[in-house]
Amino acid sequence: MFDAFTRVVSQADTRGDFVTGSQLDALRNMVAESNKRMDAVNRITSNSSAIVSNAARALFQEQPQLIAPGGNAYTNRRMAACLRDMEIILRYVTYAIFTGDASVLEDRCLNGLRETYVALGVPGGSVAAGVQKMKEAAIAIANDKSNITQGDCSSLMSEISSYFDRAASAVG
Ligand code: PEB
Repeated sequence: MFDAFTRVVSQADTRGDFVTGSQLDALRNMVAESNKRMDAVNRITSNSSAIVSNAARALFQEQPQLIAPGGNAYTNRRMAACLRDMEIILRYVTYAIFTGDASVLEDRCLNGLRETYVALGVPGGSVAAGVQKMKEAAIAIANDKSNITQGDCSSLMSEISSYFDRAASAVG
């Protein structure tokens, strides 16, 4: 499992080489910009239940067969499992944002998830649609310009999007 720093070191070690100047520059820049990262994680984390429940509500509105008798989210037990899954995925995405690396998300959440869903009969495409809805909500909250120091967060936002996209494509 890596973060942005250990990944660079591990790759250099594999090459038997020093960490390059441009890699150091990129890491230095990441540290210089880290308040943005922490604010984004904080905002997404503090709004996680709203992000999950709004995304789930929108998903079930678009795909009502999921909550109809015979649907995969039908019965309170399955509905609870579904909301819990979305919450787990969102939580691992925040870990990836925090560390600046997708490996914690990949190794501890997405690895084998598609197979688990196939075995359970959970429709992966629907989970992916739910993840995309969480992405939109999370970006809107993290990128909100009000009540925060102004700055350019475009590259951080595309990095955040990429973690959600990874999660969606791992199951969809
Ligand atoms: C993954 N999800 C479910 C199970 C597991 C996971 C292991 C089986 C055990 C259980 O029911 O609790 N667990 C979850 C996860 C990690 C983990 C992500 C990562 C570390 O450890 N059903 C739908 C929606 C979707 C959904 C599309 C978006 O119709 C999810 C929510 N997941 C869903 C449902 C179940 C489930 C289990 C309904 C229960 C399925 C069943 O028991 O029939």
